[in-house]
This record gives sequence, C-alpha cells and structure tokens, in this order.
Amino acid sequence: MKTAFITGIAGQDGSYLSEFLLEEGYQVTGIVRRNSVAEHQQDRINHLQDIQLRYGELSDHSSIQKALDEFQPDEIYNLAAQSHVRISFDVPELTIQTNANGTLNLLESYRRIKPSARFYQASSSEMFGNSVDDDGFQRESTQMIPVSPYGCAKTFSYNLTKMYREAYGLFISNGILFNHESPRRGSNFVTNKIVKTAVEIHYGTKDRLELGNLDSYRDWGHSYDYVRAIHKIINAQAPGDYVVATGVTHSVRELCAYVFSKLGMNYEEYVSQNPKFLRPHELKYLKGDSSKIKKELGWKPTYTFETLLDEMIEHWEKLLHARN
Ligand code: G4F
Repeated sequence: MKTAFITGIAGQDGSYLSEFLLEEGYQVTGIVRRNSVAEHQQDRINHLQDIQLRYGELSDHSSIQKALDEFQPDEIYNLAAQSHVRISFDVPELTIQTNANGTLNLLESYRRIKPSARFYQASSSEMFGNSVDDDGFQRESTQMIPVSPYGCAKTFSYNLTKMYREAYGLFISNGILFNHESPRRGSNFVTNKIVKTAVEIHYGTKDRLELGNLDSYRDWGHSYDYVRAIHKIINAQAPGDYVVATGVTHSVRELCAYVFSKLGMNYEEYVSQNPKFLRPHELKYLKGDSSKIKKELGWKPTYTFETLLDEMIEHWEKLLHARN
C-alpha cells in the first residue's frame, strides 16, 4: 500500500484527490490548518473516514518535519496555498510566506527525511501573466511574467522545485494547472460566485450580482479531471512539468450569459460592476495547450465548460431549494 501525503488536503483539489487515491488503494495522510470556525474546516473531507490528518502549516517548518517523520510518504502532493489571486494583493506577505517560503520548507524537509519519495508541486497558469504564444495558447515553453503576488510566489516555487530536481536528483514534477472548478469551489472564486448568486436570484433571495472584470478570459476545467492529471504526473516514468487545461477559453461575461440563461434569465438585467472586485493588475486571457500531457501520459478532460457549469448549477439548485 502506497502512502500519499497531501498539503491542502481540506481544499477543493485535496478532497477530490483524496477520494481518488483511496479508490486506488492508497493510505491517505495530510495536514490541515487550525481555523477558528472548526465546524466548517473539514467540510469537503468529512465524508472520508480513512484519511489521517494532523495540524500543520507550510510556514511552520517543525509541523512539516513532524508529519513527514510520522507518515514516511511515498508521494508528496503540495497543494496548500493562499489560492485567491485578488486577495494576494491584500495579504502579499502571507501569500509569499505560504506559497513560496512554504514550498522551500516542504522541499527541505522532504530531501532530508524521505528523498526517495516523489513530489508534486501545484503550479499555476497565473505564472504566465499576460504572456501568450503567437497561436493564442500558453504551454510549458511560454514565458512566465506573473502579474500578481500570487503569481510571483507560484513562479518562485516552480523555479525552486526545478532547481531541487536538478541539484539533488529528486523526483519532483510540476502540474501547471489552469483554472479548475467544481461544486466544492470556494464561493469567492468567480465561477461559484456567479452560479450561487444566479440560483439565489432565481429563487428570489437575492436581486443582483456584483462582479469585477467581466471581460477577462479563462480556460475552465473540472477539479475531478485535474486531480487525475496530477496522479498521472507524479506516477510518470520520469519527472517533468506539464500544462493541464481544456484548450477552450471563455470570458466571465460568457459564463454569466450561460448560467443565467440556463435558469431562464438574462444576465444583463442582474449583473453590474463594482470596482472593489477589480484587481490592481489583471491577467486578461488564458487558454492552455495540454498536448504534452495528452501525448506522454494519455490524460484528457471528461468535462466541458457546459457540463462543469451544469453540475454546479444543479448542486446549488438542490442545496438552496432544500432551504426554501
Ligand atoms: O475565479 P478567479 O478568482 O480565479 P483566478 O484569479 O483566475 O485564479 C484561479 O485560477 C488560477 C489558475 O490560473 C489559480 F492558480 C488560482 O489559485 C485560482 O484558482 O477569477 C477569474 C476571473 C479573473 O479575471 C477575475 O478578475 O474572474 C474575474 N472576476 C470578475 N469578477 C472575478 C470577479 N473574480 C472573483 N474572484 N470575484 C469577482 O467578483
């Protein structure tokens, strides 16, 4: 039985990955941060009886060492992060501490305690900033010019993991994941914010939706598919770096139009812009080319933009209908 150790195990991807690894016969372990609202801290993983959790923080080196010493994992998945790009402008130091220094802490503990393990780093399409290749795609070779504290921290960790791979001969891989969503997505990310509020408007409990930039484009996939890509990446023959994306891009405006029309409404009657949701610097356009992972590891997404949103709409309809 292989042992997996997951930082960020209580997050969207951590929960889907844990479910998948349990199905695959892994022993699943991980760290969770202390949260003042203990009731909701592990909502996404409460249904998983067989996982072992300890309190820990990427920025608390001793907590990482203790957990790795105890679990002696075969695979380490570094998913923990301050993952909200706009909030990274509000809390830049915390973002750098967790997303950059935190990776360094984990790498140092890993190479001292269990260097035979394999290591997966959750890298992000936010690292590209506004770089786009001439054919309109971002891929592994696209220049990285991040435009947010979050993107800068992720780019640091991406470079650091590559350096550790070369310098110490460790099995370390990066997944450069484009936006990926699900009903478990935090409702301050744009997909879930739009779906949840549109359903609330549909049921008459809200009357408008305020957003930031409606004209940015994202390549949105489903977390269910992306955690399967992560598992393929860490189990590849050799370590490497892979873009994980659908190759299809839509604007936030198109997302609103789809969701509201599915609920029989015209988004233009309900959606307005509030400058408080704008960012000091915006990444305008993402469309990923995942040819490498498709060709080398045989991964492909099963959800489309439409089926992803349909599942999210159905989730909120069930939940809010039950409450009404
Ligand atoms: O849903 P978002 O906040 O996701 P964002 O910033 O693209 O970041 C996500 O994807 C990254 C991968 O590229 C991850 F690394 C990161 O951890 C995270 O998962 O915003 C998507 C777009 C942006 O252009 C934003 O400006 O939606 C726009 N937007 C417009 N109104 C809004 C809003 N975003 C949020 N969160 N809230 C709004 O009201």
